[in-house]
Amino acid sequence: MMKSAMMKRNVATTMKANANVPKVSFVRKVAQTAGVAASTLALALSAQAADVKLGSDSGGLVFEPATVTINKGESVTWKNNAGFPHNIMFDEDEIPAGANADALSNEDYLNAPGETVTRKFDVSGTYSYYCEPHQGAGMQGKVIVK
Ligand code: CU1
Repeated sequence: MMKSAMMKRNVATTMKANANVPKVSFVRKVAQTAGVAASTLALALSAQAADVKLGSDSGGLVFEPATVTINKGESVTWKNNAGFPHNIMFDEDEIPAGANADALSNEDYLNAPGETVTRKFDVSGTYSYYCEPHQGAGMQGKVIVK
């Protein structure tokens, strides 16, 4: 409400005051205002972490979803769901340079239903990870950090 009122006033002021100024500056003003609104929205959305289940509801030995995409600085929360024990293992050569595989990994087995692990991703790139007990069964996942 306040934002759109402000935007209107901005546009009105710009149009009135800058009758002689080329159109470009008006366009830029609008673009700037819209840019502020967009970045505010992105900030609000960054509070939402991606959620990944450890084991599908039907008991499958998978991460679900197997691939999540987040923005830099966001977190992923894994939740123990079925077929445990599970763990979450990142290898140094399967993550971007500068990211810390040891800090991201959760080597301890998750044994309790509903147990969660949350990790924040501060380096852009693609991270592959796996569950140690079920690696042979193909339990692996991917985190893509934009
Ligand atoms: Cu597992």
